[in-house]
Amino acid sequence: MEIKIALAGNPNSGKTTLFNNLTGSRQRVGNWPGVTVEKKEGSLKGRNDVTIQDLPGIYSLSPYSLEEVVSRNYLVNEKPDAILNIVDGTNIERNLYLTTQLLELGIPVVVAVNMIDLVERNGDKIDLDKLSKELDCPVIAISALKGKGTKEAAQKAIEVAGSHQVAAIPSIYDKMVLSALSNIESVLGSQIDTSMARWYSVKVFERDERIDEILKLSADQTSKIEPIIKKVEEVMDDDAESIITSQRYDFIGKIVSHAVKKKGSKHELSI
Ligand code: BGO
Repeated sequence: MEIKIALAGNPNSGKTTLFNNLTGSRQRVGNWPGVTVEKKEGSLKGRNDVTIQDLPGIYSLSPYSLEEVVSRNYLVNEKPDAILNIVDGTNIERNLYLTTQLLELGIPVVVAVNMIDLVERNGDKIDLDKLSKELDCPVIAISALKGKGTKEAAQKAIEVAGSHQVAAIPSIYDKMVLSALSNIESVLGSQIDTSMARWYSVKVFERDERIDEILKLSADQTSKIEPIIKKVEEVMDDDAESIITSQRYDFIGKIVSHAVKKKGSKHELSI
Protein backbone atom coordinates (compact mmCIF):
# COMPACT_ATOMS: atom_id res chain seq x y z
CA MET A 1 0.00 0.00 0.00
CA GLU A 2 1.22 3.48 -0.85
CA ILE A 3 2.33 5.68 2.07
CA LYS A 4 1.81 9.42 1.57
CA ILE A 5 3.99 11.84 3.51
CA ALA A 6 3.37 15.57 3.20
CA LEU A 7 6.38 17.86 3.55
CA ALA A 8 5.38 21.15 5.17
CA GLY A 9 7.40 24.12 6.36
CA ASN A 10 8.02 27.85 6.27
CA PRO A 11 9.62 29.44 3.20
CA ASN A 12 13.44 29.22 3.50
CA SER A 13 13.31 26.44 6.07
CA GLY A 14 15.22 24.18 3.63
CA LYS A 15 12.19 22.36 2.28
CA THR A 16 13.47 22.20 -1.32
CA THR A 17 16.87 20.96 -0.14
CA LEU A 18 15.22 18.24 1.98
CA PHE A 19 12.79 17.28 -0.80
CA ASN A 20 15.69 16.87 -3.25
CA ASN A 21 17.69 14.93 -0.69
CA LEU A 22 14.81 12.52 -0.03
CA THR A 23 13.61 12.01 -3.59
CA GLY A 24 16.72 12.57 -5.75
CA SER A 25 15.69 12.95 -9.37
CA ARG A 26 12.49 10.97 -8.91
CA GLN A 27 10.20 14.02 -8.96
CA ARG A 28 6.98 14.94 -10.72
CA VAL A 29 6.27 18.65 -11.09
CA GLY A 30 2.94 20.26 -11.98
CA ASN A 31 0.44 22.75 -10.61
CA TRP A 32 -2.15 22.43 -7.88
CA PRO A 33 -5.60 22.14 -9.52
CA GLY A 34 -7.00 25.48 -10.63
CA VAL A 35 -4.11 27.61 -9.37
CA THR A 36 -0.62 28.48 -10.56
CA VAL A 37 1.06 27.24 -7.41
CA GLU A 38 3.74 24.65 -8.13
CA LYS A 39 3.03 21.10 -7.04
CA LYS A 40 5.92 18.69 -6.61
CA GLU A 41 5.87 15.08 -5.52
CA GLY A 42 8.38 12.29 -5.63
CA SER A 43 9.12 8.80 -4.37
CA LEU A 44 11.42 8.39 -1.41
CA LYS A 45 14.80 7.05 -2.58
CA GLY A 46 14.76 3.27 -2.36
CA ARG A 47 11.05 3.19 -1.45
CA ASN A 48 8.72 3.19 -4.43
CA ASP A 49 5.80 2.75 -2.05
CA VAL A 50 6.47 6.05 -0.23
CA THR A 51 5.41 9.32 -1.88
CA ILE A 52 6.67 12.63 -0.56
CA GLN A 53 4.19 15.40 -1.32
CA ASP A 54 5.82 18.81 -1.21
CA LEU A 55 3.48 21.56 0.03
CA PRO A 56 4.02 25.26 -0.72
CA GLY A 57 6.26 27.10 1.78
CA ILE A 58 3.88 28.69 4.30
CA TYR A 59 3.93 30.48 7.67
CA SER A 60 0.50 29.32 8.80
CA LEU A 61 -2.69 27.59 7.72
CA SER A 62 -4.78 30.76 7.69
CA PRO A 63 -7.24 31.42 4.85
CA TYR A 64 -5.46 34.55 3.64
CA SER A 65 -3.00 33.30 1.04
CA LEU A 66 -3.38 30.94 -1.90
CA GLU A 67 -0.43 28.82 -0.75
CA GLU A 68 -1.92 28.42 2.71
CA VAL A 69 -5.33 27.46 1.37
CA VAL A 70 -3.80 24.97 -1.11
CA SER A 71 -1.84 23.40 1.74
CA ARG A 72 -4.71 23.14 4.16
CA ASN A 73 -7.14 21.83 1.53
CA TYR A 74 -4.65 19.12 0.69
CA LEU A 75 -4.08 18.19 4.34
CA VAL A 76 -7.76 18.24 5.27
CA ASN A 77 -9.17 16.58 2.14
CA GLU A 78 -6.42 14.17 1.10
CA LYS A 79 -5.35 13.26 4.64
CA PRO A 80 -1.76 12.15 4.08
CA ASP A 81 -0.56 9.33 6.35
CA ALA A 82 1.95 11.63 8.06
CA ILE A 83 3.29 15.17 7.95
CA LEU A 84 7.03 15.80 7.94
CA ASN A 85 7.27 19.35 9.27
CA ILE A 86 10.61 20.96 8.52
CA VAL A 87 11.53 23.70 10.97
CA ASP A 88 14.46 26.13 10.67
CA GLY A 89 16.39 25.49 13.88
CA THR A 90 18.00 28.95 13.72
CA ASN A 91 14.54 30.55 13.73
CA ILE A 92 12.63 28.04 15.76
CA GLU A 93 10.17 30.34 17.54
CA ARG A 94 8.66 31.69 14.34
CA ASN A 95 8.66 28.29 12.61
CA LEU A 96 6.80 26.55 15.43
CA TYR A 97 3.70 28.66 14.75
CA LEU A 98 2.87 26.50 11.74
CA THR A 99 3.73 23.41 13.78
CA THR A 100 1.05 24.24 16.36
CA GLN A 101 -1.52 24.30 13.54
CA LEU A 102 -0.29 21.11 11.87
CA LEU A 103 -0.53 19.30 15.20
CA GLU A 104 -4.26 20.02 15.36
CA LEU A 105 -5.12 18.24 12.12
CA GLY A 106 -5.25 14.79 13.67
CA ILE A 107 -2.54 13.58 11.25
CA PRO A 108 0.68 12.18 12.79
CA VAL A 109 3.47 14.79 12.64
CA VAL A 110 7.25 14.40 12.78
CA VAL A 111 9.20 17.62 13.33
CA ALA A 112 12.57 17.81 11.56
CA VAL A 113 14.68 20.59 13.07
CA ASN A 114 16.79 21.67 10.11
CA MET A 115 20.01 23.71 9.83
CA ILE A 116 21.32 21.88 12.88
CA ASP A 117 24.85 22.49 11.50
CA LEU A 118 24.24 26.25 11.84
CA VAL A 119 22.63 25.88 15.27
CA GLU A 120 25.73 24.01 16.45
CA ARG A 121 28.09 26.44 14.78
CA ASN A 122 26.33 29.31 16.54
CA GLY A 123 26.86 27.52 19.84
CA ASP A 124 23.11 27.28 20.50
CA LYS A 125 21.51 24.21 22.05
CA ILE A 126 18.14 22.63 21.32
CA ASP A 127 16.92 19.98 23.73
CA LEU A 128 15.19 17.63 21.30
CA ASP A 129 13.72 15.39 24.00
CA LYS A 130 12.07 18.33 25.72
CA LEU A 131 10.80 19.71 22.44
CA SER A 132 9.40 16.31 21.56
CA LYS A 133 7.72 15.93 24.94
CA GLU A 134 6.11 19.35 24.90
CA LEU A 135 4.96 19.12 21.27
CA ASP A 136 3.88 15.53 21.86
CA CYS A 137 5.43 14.28 18.62
CA PRO A 138 8.78 12.90 17.46
CA VAL A 139 11.50 15.53 16.84
CA ILE A 140 14.65 14.81 14.83
CA ALA A 141 17.61 17.11 14.17
CA ILE A 142 18.66 17.27 10.53
CA SER A 143 20.91 19.11 8.14
CA ALA A 144 19.17 18.91 4.77
CA LEU A 145 22.23 20.50 3.16
CA LYS A 146 24.64 17.90 4.51
CA GLY A 147 22.18 15.03 4.31
CA LYS A 148 22.48 14.46 8.06
CA GLY A 149 19.48 12.92 9.84
CA THR A 150 17.29 13.13 6.75
CA LYS A 151 16.90 9.36 6.30
CA GLU A 152 16.03 8.99 9.97
CA ALA A 153 13.42 11.74 9.71
CA ALA A 154 11.78 10.04 6.71
CA GLN A 155 11.96 6.69 8.48
CA LYS A 156 10.27 8.17 11.55
CA ALA A 157 7.51 9.63 9.36
CA ILE A 158 6.95 6.19 7.81
CA GLU A 159 6.83 4.70 11.29
CA VAL A 160 4.18 7.13 12.60
CA ALA A 161 2.23 6.80 9.34
CA GLY A 162 1.89 3.09 9.98
CA SER A 163 1.08 3.37 13.67
CA HIS A 164 -2.63 4.01 12.99
CA GLN A 165 -2.91 5.91 16.22
CA VAL A 166 -4.84 9.11 16.50
CA ALA A 167 -2.25 11.86 16.64
CA ALA A 168 -1.78 13.51 20.04
CA ILE A 169 -2.62 17.18 20.41
CA PRO A 170 -0.47 19.28 22.76
CA SER A 171 -2.19 21.49 25.33
CA ILE A 172 -1.95 24.87 23.67
CA TYR A 173 -4.99 26.71 25.05
CA ASP A 174 -6.13 27.80 28.48
CA LYS A 175 -9.16 26.33 30.27
CA MET A 176 -11.67 28.85 29.04
CA VAL A 177 -10.75 28.47 25.36
CA LEU A 178 -10.58 24.69 25.70
CA SER A 179 -14.05 24.59 27.17
CA ALA A 180 -15.39 26.80 24.35
CA LEU A 181 -13.73 24.51 21.77
CA SER A 182 -15.25 21.45 23.35
CA ASN A 183 -18.71 23.09 23.37
CA ILE A 184 -18.29 23.95 19.69
CA GLU A 185 -17.26 20.35 18.99
CA SER A 186 -20.52 19.18 20.61
CA VAL A 187 -22.57 21.49 18.40
CA LEU A 188 -20.73 20.24 15.29
CA GLY A 189 -21.36 16.66 16.43
CA SER A 190 -21.06 13.91 13.85
CA GLN A 191 -20.73 16.46 11.05
CA ILE A 192 -16.95 16.30 11.46
CA ASP A 193 -14.44 13.48 11.53
CA THR A 194 -13.54 13.02 15.22
CA SER A 195 -9.80 12.95 14.48
CA MET A 196 -10.13 16.49 13.07
CA ALA A 197 -12.46 17.85 15.76
CA ARG A 198 -9.84 20.20 17.21
CA TRP A 199 -8.94 21.64 13.82
CA TYR A 200 -12.56 22.37 12.95
CA SER A 201 -13.52 23.73 16.35
CA VAL A 202 -10.56 26.15 16.33
CA LYS A 203 -11.42 27.31 12.81
CA VAL A 204 -15.10 27.78 13.72
CA PHE A 205 -14.04 29.65 16.89
CA GLU A 206 -11.87 31.93 14.73
CA ARG A 207 -14.89 32.52 12.42
CA ASP A 208 -12.86 31.32 9.44
CA GLU A 209 -15.11 32.08 6.45
CA ARG A 210 -13.82 29.24 4.30
CA ILE A 211 -14.65 26.72 7.01
CA ASP A 212 -18.16 28.19 7.15
CA GLU A 213 -18.47 27.44 3.44
CA ILE A 214 -17.35 23.86 3.96
CA LEU A 215 -19.42 23.06 7.05
CA LYS A 216 -22.52 25.00 5.95
CA LEU A 217 -23.69 25.42 9.52
CA SER A 218 -27.43 25.58 10.12
CA ALA A 219 -29.03 28.67 11.66
CA ASP A 220 -29.61 26.62 14.79
CA GLN A 221 -25.92 25.67 15.02
CA THR A 222 -24.80 29.26 14.43
CA SER A 223 -27.16 30.53 17.11
CA LYS A 224 -25.60 28.08 19.57
CA ILE A 225 -21.98 28.71 18.55
CA GLU A 226 -21.94 32.51 18.37
CA PRO A 227 -22.68 33.04 22.12
CA ILE A 228 -19.91 30.56 23.00
CA ILE A 229 -17.38 32.65 21.05
CA LYS A 230 -18.79 36.01 22.23
CA LYS A 231 -18.52 35.02 25.87
CA VAL A 232 -14.78 34.26 25.58
CA GLU A 233 -14.23 37.48 23.61
CA GLU A 234 -15.96 39.52 26.31
CA VAL A 235 -14.04 37.95 29.18
CA MET A 236 -10.70 38.20 27.39
CA ASP A 237 -11.49 41.56 25.81
CA ASP A 238 -10.09 40.49 22.44
CA ASP A 239 -11.36 39.02 19.19
CA ALA A 240 -11.46 35.25 18.83
CA GLU A 241 -8.80 35.00 16.14
CA SER A 242 -6.32 37.08 18.18
CA ILE A 243 -7.06 35.02 21.29
CA ILE A 244 -6.07 31.82 19.44
CA THR A 245 -2.97 33.44 17.94
CA SER A 246 -1.75 34.84 21.22
CA GLN A 247 -2.29 31.54 23.06
CA ARG A 248 -0.30 29.77 20.34
CA TYR A 249 2.55 32.25 20.86
CA ASP A 250 2.38 31.83 24.64
CA PHE A 251 2.63 28.06 24.20
CA ILE A 252 5.59 28.40 21.81
CA GLY A 253 7.31 30.91 24.09
CA LYS A 254 7.06 28.48 26.99
CA ILE A 255 8.43 25.58 24.93
CA VAL A 256 11.30 27.62 23.56
CA SER A 257 12.25 28.87 27.02
CA HIS A 258 12.42 25.24 28.20
CA ALA A 259 14.07 23.63 25.20
CA VAL A 260 16.25 26.20 23.43
CA LYS A 261 19.32 27.85 24.79
CA LYS A 262 20.93 30.60 22.77
CA LYS A 263 24.63 31.07 23.35
CA GLY A 264 25.16 33.90 25.78
CA SER A 265 21.58 33.81 27.05
CA LYS A 266 21.10 34.13 30.80
CA HIS A 267 18.82 31.13 31.01
CA GLU A 268 20.62 27.87 31.61
CA LEU A 269 19.07 24.90 29.91
CA SER A 270 18.44 22.11 32.38
CA ILE A 271 19.16 18.89 30.52
C1 BGO B 1 20.81 29.02 -0.35
N1 BGO B 1 22.16 23.79 6.64
C2 BGO B 1 22.57 24.93 6.05
N2 BGO B 1 23.68 25.50 6.51
N3 BGO B 1 21.89 25.51 5.04
C3 BGO B 1 20.78 24.90 4.61
C4 BGO B 1 20.30 23.69 5.17
C5 BGO B 1 21.04 23.10 6.24
O1 BGO B 1 20.70 22.06 6.81
N4 BGO B 1 19.18 23.35 4.52
C6 BGO B 1 18.95 24.28 3.59
N5 BGO B 1 19.92 25.22 3.64
P1 BGO B 1 15.71 25.94 0.50
P2 BGO B 1 12.89 26.42 1.00
C7 BGO B 1 21.94 29.94 -0.25
O2 BGO B 1 20.20 28.78 -1.37
O3 BGO B 1 15.79 24.47 0.43
C8 BGO B 1 20.04 26.44 2.82
O4 BGO B 1 12.53 27.82 0.67
C9 BGO B 1 22.37 30.61 -1.37
N6 BGO B 1 21.74 30.37 -2.57
O5 BGO B 1 21.07 25.79 0.76
O6 BGO B 1 15.76 26.70 -0.79
C10 BGO B 1 19.87 26.17 1.36
O7 BGO B 1 12.66 25.46 -0.11
C11 BGO B 1 23.44 31.48 -1.23
O8 BGO B 1 20.47 28.39 0.79
O9 BGO B 1 14.45 26.42 1.35
C12 BGO B 1 19.38 27.51 0.87
O10 BGO B 1 12.26 25.98 2.28
C13 BGO B 1 24.05 31.68 0.00
O11 BGO B 1 18.96 27.29 3.17
C14 BGO B 1 18.53 28.02 2.04
C15 BGO B 1 23.58 31.02 1.09
O12 BGO B 1 16.84 26.43 1.48
C16 BGO B 1 17.04 27.79 1.84
C17 BGO B 1 22.53 30.14 0.96
C18 BGO B 1 22.13 30.99 -3.76
